[in-house]
Amino acid sequence: MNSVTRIGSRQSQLALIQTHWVRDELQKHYPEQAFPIVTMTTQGDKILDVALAKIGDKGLFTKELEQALLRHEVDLAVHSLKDLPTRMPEGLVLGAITQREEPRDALVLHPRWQGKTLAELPPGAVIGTSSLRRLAQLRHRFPHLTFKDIRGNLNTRLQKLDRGDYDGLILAVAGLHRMGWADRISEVLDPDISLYAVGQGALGVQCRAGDERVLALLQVVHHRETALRCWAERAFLRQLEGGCQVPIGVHSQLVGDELTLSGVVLSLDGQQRVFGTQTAKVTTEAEAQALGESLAQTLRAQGAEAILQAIFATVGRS
Ligand code: DPM
Repeated sequence: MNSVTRIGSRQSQLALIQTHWVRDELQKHYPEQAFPIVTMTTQGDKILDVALAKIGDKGLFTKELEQALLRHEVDLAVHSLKDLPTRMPEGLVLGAITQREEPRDALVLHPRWQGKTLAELPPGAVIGTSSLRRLAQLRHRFPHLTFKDIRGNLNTRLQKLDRGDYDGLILAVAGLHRMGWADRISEVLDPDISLYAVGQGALGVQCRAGDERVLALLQVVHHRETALRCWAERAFLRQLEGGCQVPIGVHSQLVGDELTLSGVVLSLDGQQRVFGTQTAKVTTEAEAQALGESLAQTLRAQGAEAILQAIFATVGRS
């Protein structure tokens, strides 16, 4: 029996922290087996000078890992779930979704503003983000602020902030926690300001379809409640055909088996905003997906359809 399971990961510090967490859990449950980590660079790690939405390719941070899986060079791959496209390549499946960390976005400020909130920043303060979702929501809510693109891994971004290129950045709380930088958070953004990205704060572990050995191993890192929420969120996004080209945000909450999903679709300039919430009793993946699809249909009928058409007409559909 094969007792070596190779784990694919991106090379960034955040990606490695995430991958080590999954590896340590597997090692704890299966002490006799070996889980070597194989690192690789993705297109998204290489192209650092172009805005994310302009590259427009789905699976920017995941494709190389997926190819390694299909070539049997690795047996599983650890991703930030939010970076993983909602449609998987033929032959691959999402074998596990890990317990979600705090999914909301955070404001991180240059030390001279530390402790202030977005509402308290002076007009013209420069906020760095390359997420259309964050950009549209914050433009909608805080027209007094200026937004500027920023790329690079978390380390690079914080350096750019601290040397004065920006007054503040919007980053996921989860990533900041994992990097040990939670003390830099000045404000955690509530849903009335920013809904989070689909899957934000959870990890997605991908493996080959039908690889029963690996699928069985992965059960120890799977978290059912997180998975129900994320299946609903991913179905919502898939139904709206949103990749990183469209400003789409979500918020979900599971109480017992009542799942409440909220979603928002905005125009790129943040001027138009369609928001909705639905609740359903959910105990299976299929029921969670049905909720996500239903909310997407409702928002389409309420104006999201027109917003999406306008965006696809300007940027094209990737
Ligand atoms: C995706 C987006 C961003 C990442 C777009 C979005 C943020 C890009 C930016 C799809 N992937 O969120 O609307 O703000 O410039 C990424 C981060 C994490 C996973 C970093 C972050 C860590 C948090 C997590 C980049 N992917 O969002 O601050 O596990 O969810």
